[in-house]
Amino acid sequence: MPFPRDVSDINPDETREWLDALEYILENNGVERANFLLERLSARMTRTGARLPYTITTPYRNTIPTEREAFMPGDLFMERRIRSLIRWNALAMVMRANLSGDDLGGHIATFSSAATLYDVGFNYFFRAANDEQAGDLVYFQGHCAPGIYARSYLEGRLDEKDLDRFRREVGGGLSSYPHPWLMPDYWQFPTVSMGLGPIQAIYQAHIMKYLDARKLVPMGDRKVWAFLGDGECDEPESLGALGLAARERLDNLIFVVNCNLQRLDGPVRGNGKIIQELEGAFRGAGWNVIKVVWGRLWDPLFARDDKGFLLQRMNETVDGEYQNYKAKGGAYTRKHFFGKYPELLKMVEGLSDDDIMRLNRGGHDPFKVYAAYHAAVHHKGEPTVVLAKTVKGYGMGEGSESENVTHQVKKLDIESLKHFRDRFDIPINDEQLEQLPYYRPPTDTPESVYLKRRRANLGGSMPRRVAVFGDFTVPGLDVFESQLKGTGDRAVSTTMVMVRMLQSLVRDKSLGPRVVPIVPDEARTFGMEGMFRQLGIYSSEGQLYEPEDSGELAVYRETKDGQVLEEGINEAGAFSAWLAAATSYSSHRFTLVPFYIYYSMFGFQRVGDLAWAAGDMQARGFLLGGTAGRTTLNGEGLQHQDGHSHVLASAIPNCRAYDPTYGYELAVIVHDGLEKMYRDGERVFYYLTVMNENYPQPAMPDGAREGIVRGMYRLRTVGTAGKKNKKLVRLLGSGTILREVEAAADMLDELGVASEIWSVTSFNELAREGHDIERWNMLHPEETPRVSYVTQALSESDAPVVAASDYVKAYADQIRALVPAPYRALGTDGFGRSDSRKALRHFFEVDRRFVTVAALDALAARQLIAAKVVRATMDKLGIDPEKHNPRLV
Ligand SMILES: Cc1ncc(C[n+]2csc(CCOP(=O)(O)OP(=O)(O)O)c2C)c(N)n1
Ligand SMILES: [Mg+2]
Repeated sequence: MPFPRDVSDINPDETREWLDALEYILENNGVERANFLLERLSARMTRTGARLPYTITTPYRNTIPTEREAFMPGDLFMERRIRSLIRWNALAMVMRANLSGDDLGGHIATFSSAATLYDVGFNYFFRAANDEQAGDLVYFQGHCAPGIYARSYLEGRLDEKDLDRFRREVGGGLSSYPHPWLMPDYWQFPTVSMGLGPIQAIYQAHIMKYLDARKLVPMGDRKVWAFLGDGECDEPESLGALGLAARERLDNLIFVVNCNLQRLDGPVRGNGKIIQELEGAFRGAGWNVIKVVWGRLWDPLFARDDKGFLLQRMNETVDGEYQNYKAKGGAYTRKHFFGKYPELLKMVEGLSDDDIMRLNRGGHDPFKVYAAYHAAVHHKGEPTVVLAKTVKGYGMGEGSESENVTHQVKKLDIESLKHFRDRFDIPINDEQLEQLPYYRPPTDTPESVYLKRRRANLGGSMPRRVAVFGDFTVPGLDVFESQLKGTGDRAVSTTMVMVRMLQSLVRDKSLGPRVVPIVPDEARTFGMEGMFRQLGIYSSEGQLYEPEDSGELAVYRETKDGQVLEEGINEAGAFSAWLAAATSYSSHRFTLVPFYIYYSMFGFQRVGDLAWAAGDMQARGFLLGGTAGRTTLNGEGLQHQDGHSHVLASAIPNCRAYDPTYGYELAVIVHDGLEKMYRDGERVFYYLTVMNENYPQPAMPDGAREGIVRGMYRLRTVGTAGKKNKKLVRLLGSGTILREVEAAADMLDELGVASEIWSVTSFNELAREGHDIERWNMLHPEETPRVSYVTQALSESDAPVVAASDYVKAYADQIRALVPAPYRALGTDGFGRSDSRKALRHFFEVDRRFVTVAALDALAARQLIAAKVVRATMDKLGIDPEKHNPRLV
């Protein structure tokens, strides 16, 4: 039964009695007791089956009542002067970048609306990391970058030359947005791809608690702050992990949503109210919500609003209208906002239109913002979101403030500049104004002294990124001794080998505690459930129940100091946890070694943007694409069978991707990764595919180690070629398909064709090295050309080369130009489908039969065998020349 909308008062006396009773309780027994009674009443109501008159939102005003606001202790006027200078320099920086004729872009309006939100943080809350304190972690909204640079300029960290290199990054300049790759001493977190900041911040706070719970890095009262746009909240990543933050009681996490009511094209919720909508979403998820809607100039009006008309008008006005008020000015607001009720018109009759225009929004009032932050940092048991209402393009003047086009404005005309200067009292005269000079008060001025003192009190300048290395010893390769020896005849998968390797690493004294196994509800798929008992699953609550499988070997054991992160069916979340762990060497000055294992299909393809951010952030760790290979994961079909993750990985410049076949290859690669990342400090991370096909794992052949790391090595030779027998082919295989290649070599042997078998662990790495060498040769025309590893490796003969993998042809095809012989690349182009491995490998034309035919065909092209032999072999092998093309069916 819906709650009736008409709740007009049919018995005012009765209403008064109830309200009086409530007043009495509030006065004599307090809010707790009143809440208790309301809960009892509502419990009684639910028994009637009626829907309660409950809303998840509160009225459209500040959450913190004026009398409970913590008081901002600093010098308001001084801070306003400083903030104004920051505003000016941010504006000048963007305009200069665009007036130069290069149209470099940049944003003015975002920071204009957020300046106070940051300033209060910088002046009072954000603690920098230094040798004494670990500091807070701040995710800056990407489009606010100019404002953050402007502050660094006033602090003396940057100078005019730096600001003039905003967005001129070739050769070193200030990056368009926060990019640690481009400014490794400055930015910590890439945020500008909307949604990535918020989800990363949640998992950052999660990892911070994890480190504390495992007694690796004490958390103290450190905080993670995430600044985001209201439009940005439309991204599923922004709000998708709110539940985890609440469940894990991440009271070390504070979101600040800059609710300027606008996004790029127009209003975020013209027909509704974004603040209310977000309040509902965050409260519903279990967050502490602090709304900062109105500035203090409204307080006297609220004080006179005894009949509630003002609040009613605020509640009923939609954002599209609120935007109008700021765009169209005081007279318009008087007429259309206050004018709706005579009582309200009367309330503002003593105010001029300018006074009305000056009625400020909460996010522009430092006192209100301070009170909100103060409450947020002291809140216990829940994460907090501050929803701050602001004006997009604040101070940019007519034609820019709160206009739909505001986001894109990159230049102001001279009149608007004058307006801006006057509004913020910037000491630049009309003549100078056209030159758009930066302005920094001399170091001994009160502004400069004040600004620096504030930051000194909080530990120094921010943002700042550091990197720590060598805080643990990488074990020798013998840590993987048993993987190097192989399994004899016992058939096991590389996934199993990987799990064993992880167990060996966990047992290592120095490295062990730093290993972070991460799974998105997939541990059983990969045979890792034994780790639940061995290492425990991290949960801030521990385990409040007796697990159903208690006593069993692989009991589902949740514990407060668990080492395994089981992030649920949430690849974006699990990846974000990996990101936080993989950059912990910087954020926490304590290196973690995370291994995130997932269905390879749900990796780069699903959360590719986060993987790109991993490169930017210089994440160090391992991504393990499990159940990999389009034909190797055979039963799951089209949406599970990955035939392209390596190609996607190849696009990330610092991601080293390998598709090993044998356990010893995996061992060598992981070990090399440990050394490169954690001993040598290389800015790379690893992607390894591991498979679920069982086969015997041989021992490592002598001399293979270097080739495994570089990307290929000669595994063995079948048959003999020489003067008498010119029929030689080189067969390259990777992942499980190497085994088809090995079988093909035997088939070819029967046909009198000799073959060399090469195991290719990484076509990506081979291609990269080759491209680098080609480039060097081009740029050094007079020097002896260098020779790529692939060319060198295959230079012993000009016998044809056939490559096959479980990935699309483009994967193996990357090295074509480097192969000094005719080259055929087989691959699994087309949509996957469920069937037996044998059927799939034939369907995708990567099985032993196709490798054989490709080899024979290559020999036929050289006239080393007759075409009819190829045809006859096809008949014998049951290959239909009119077979469907797997790419098309
Ligand atoms: C994933 C992604 N999609 C689109 C964009 C392009 N974009 C940049 S800013 C912006 C609007 C941002 O609005 P809001 O989050 O409200 O920020 P504001 O500037 O209003 O503070 C858009 C769509 C982006 N940066 N990232
Ligand atoms: Mg916005």
